[in-house]
Amino acid sequence: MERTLIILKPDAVQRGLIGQILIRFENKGLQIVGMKLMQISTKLAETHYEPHRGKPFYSGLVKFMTSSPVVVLAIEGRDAIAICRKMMGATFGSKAEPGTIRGDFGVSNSFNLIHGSDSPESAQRELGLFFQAGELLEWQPASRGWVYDLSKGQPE
Ligand code: 3AN
Repeated sequence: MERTLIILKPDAVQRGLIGQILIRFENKGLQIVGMKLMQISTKLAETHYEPHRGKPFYSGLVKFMTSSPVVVLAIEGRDAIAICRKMMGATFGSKAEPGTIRGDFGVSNSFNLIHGSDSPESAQRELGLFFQAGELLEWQPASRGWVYDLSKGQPE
């Protein structure tokens, strides 16, 4: 099982899209193991986007991410990182395929609704930035045995 950090960005929250985006992850069979509404500080946004420091869009991105509340999620599932990235779609709303979150809900290149970790290393780093240890829960969804084939001991 893998965990990934998802952020519903200020545009998603301001546009009232929290529920419509969340339901896609739930419908897919992914499990929410952490969730909160929060205002990101400049320091946290700068640390989170450290790999992009120096790029032309960096300061605008930090300003955007701190401009209004976001919802942060820790999502768990088999191959959760790659699955969430696929569900998000291409970085720019103008290019993202229909059927993806960015493809269905946005047209902007800067306001692209959602962040998702892009590798196991990023996921570990980013989950640690946004969640305290006690905020990530271990729990058994009642549906687990129907979301996954557990007959071989491992989720298939
Ligand atoms: P993704 O979120 O699809 O992984 P990255 O990692 O290439 O995209 O970029 C991180 C974030 O930086 C994007 N989510 C987007 O908000 C912003 N970004 C990337 N490239 C641009 C750009 N050319 N103009 C404005 N914002 C950008």
